[in-house]
Amino acid sequence: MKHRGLLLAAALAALALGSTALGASPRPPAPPSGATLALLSQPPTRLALAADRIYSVITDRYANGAAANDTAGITGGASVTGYDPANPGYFHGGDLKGLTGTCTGTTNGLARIKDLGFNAIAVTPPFVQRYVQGDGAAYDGSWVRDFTTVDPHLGSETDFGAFVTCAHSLGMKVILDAVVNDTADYIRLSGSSTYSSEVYRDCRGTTFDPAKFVRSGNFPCLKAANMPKIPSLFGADRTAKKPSWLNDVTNYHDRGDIDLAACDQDCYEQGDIPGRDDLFTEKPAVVQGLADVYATWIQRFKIDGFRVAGGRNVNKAFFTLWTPKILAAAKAAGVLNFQLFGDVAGLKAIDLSDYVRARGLPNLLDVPMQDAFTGFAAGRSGPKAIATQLDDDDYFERNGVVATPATFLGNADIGRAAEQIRAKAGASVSAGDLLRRDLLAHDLLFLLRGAPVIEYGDEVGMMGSGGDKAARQDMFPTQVAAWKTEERVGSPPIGAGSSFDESQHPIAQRLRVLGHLRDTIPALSTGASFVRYAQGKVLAVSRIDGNDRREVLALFNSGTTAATVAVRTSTPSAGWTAMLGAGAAASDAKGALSVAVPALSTVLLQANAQVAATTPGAPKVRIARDSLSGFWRLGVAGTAGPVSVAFAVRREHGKAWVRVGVDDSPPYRAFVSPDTFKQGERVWVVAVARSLGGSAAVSPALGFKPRP
Ligand SMILES: [Ca+2]
Ligand SMILES: [Ca+2]
Ligand SMILES: [Ca+2]
Repeated sequence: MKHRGLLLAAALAALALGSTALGASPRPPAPPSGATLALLSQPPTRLALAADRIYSVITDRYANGAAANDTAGITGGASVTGYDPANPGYFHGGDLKGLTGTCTGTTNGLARIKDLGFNAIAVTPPFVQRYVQGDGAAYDGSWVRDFTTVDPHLGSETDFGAFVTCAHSLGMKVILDAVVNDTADYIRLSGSSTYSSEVYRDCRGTTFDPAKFVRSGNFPCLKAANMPKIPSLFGADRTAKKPSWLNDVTNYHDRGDIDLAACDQDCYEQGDIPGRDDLFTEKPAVVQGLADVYATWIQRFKIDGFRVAGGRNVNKAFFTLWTPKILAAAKAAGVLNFQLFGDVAGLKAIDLSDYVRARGLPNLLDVPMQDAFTGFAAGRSGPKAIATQLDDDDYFERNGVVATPATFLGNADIGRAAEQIRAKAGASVSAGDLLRRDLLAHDLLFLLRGAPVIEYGDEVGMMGSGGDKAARQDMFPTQVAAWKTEERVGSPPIGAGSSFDESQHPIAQRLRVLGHLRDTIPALSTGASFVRYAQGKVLAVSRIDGNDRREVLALFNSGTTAATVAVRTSTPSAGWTAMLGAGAAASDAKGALSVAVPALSTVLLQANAQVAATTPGAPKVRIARDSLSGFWRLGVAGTAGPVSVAFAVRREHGKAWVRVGVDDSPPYRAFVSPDTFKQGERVWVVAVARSLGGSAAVSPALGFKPRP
């Protein structure tokens, strides 16, 4: 699908090149037709991530396959080796051998994860760490010292290779956490640790703005004495990092620590996260260095993707320069469909979409939907927040690719799914209701668009008492006293037991069912979304895949009483079979059907007939200013779905129609930045509706001035 998108983009670019100067015409041009229309009307594509179901694991906390590496091959106490299995902030002994397991039996290792319904695994950074800093250890991979090889606590390169080979043999993708913003903390800075906004000076003392040199072949020369704070390395620290360019102190921002109480964008980008050295990511040599080390991991091990943290902490241009190098390396290594998604904090789709539209990250973790899913499942908020997030996907469409973010309910940073739901449901929620709400949340995650990411241990009811260290429990028998007795959802505290013995946990059982549904119903991964009902405590969404054209209808009830709702579908006069939950249904000649959804539960129905592929009526274009983004919002009237709608513009002096957006989930929209156009320029817009069967109808051209 991705290749089709690329071919289409190339063909559209060729159309655009055909532009020639014409006089300004007040009369609308003829809408596109024939081969041009067929090309413009192509439906959107989705990234390969859309079909992934990702198990996210802290390697140190999953399984201990080799006691010999627990102390990283060195002797000494926890303050030297970082190993203290009774302390939540230290290494606990888990390793790559344990994570891989036997690769056959489903009681442990990767085969167990596959049996739970996952087809991808994401692991914490496996790179060599500075084992101990302050009163903590680098068990989660955050303090990288050597990007070129595997941390000895986790095993050897051979172990890493065996892990990837096993995953691939099971049909599972491997996604690595990539660290691009910083390294472990070795550099001492002069003066206080407080952030300095001192202007940058080159080696001759001339001031400069680094942002102006991100694409330059001659980045200003730097010297330590002229950095905002004077950086120093002492003794063995001078050569502690690998590759060796990381030991050059002018490859760091050297401004001191981010002050979270008072931090502007420059401070977020150029300050040190406490305990790290912040890389000078404006420097082309740093971008290249970071591209080279990660390219090597792709080449050597054929890993399938990166999850990238700290999107907000690097300069605006960084990913626009780094990502293409990574994708090129993946292509050269023969890794098809390499996936890359960023973890950017923030709740507003508009702000987040800038990372996809302008900042070079192909995809993101869906933070706003996490809030909407857990709020709805907890009974705290209604279904409209979810519907709004689905609508907001339109802000993320780019080059014919519609949004399929990585979705989640909780994680080891913000807190686990069950903890997030309980926090929103309130302390009075009963154990039984909490389990039902947790299952409902997982249903949302798997039946709605996006690639579900589940934190290891959620499947056995781990809840935790908050984020970070309170959410990083051991799967193996734990030596952390508080974790033995803490509450779980759907099962009693684990005590001295092993979470691997909880294979029949109700959440694990549900994940198997949901994974199977994703495997067998393509629309759940790659289908468009149609919000059919979003009122009170009930959400109903149809999913329709353009290829198999079979509608499924997912209904979620977060209320404590049963609800019967009437919805209108795109499949009239059909029988519907329950794929999850109970109850058959039949739609009338207009596609309407009535469904009973029990309290705190989900019903998934599949139509027994295909969606008709009738020729769409000609749409009408609607153009309005989007008050939230400042973009122009292109929309349509008079179009009944399911269709996809593409929007194309013809510029005042252009001869060709150029596609600017495509959407297959109503409302059918595209957002266009006025910055694309000249002051006072008149632009013509058409909308092209395409049925699932491929027939297209075009609107009359509508003129407007994007920058009047
Ligand atoms: Ca070990
Ligand atoms: Ca930074
Ligand atoms: Ca839409």
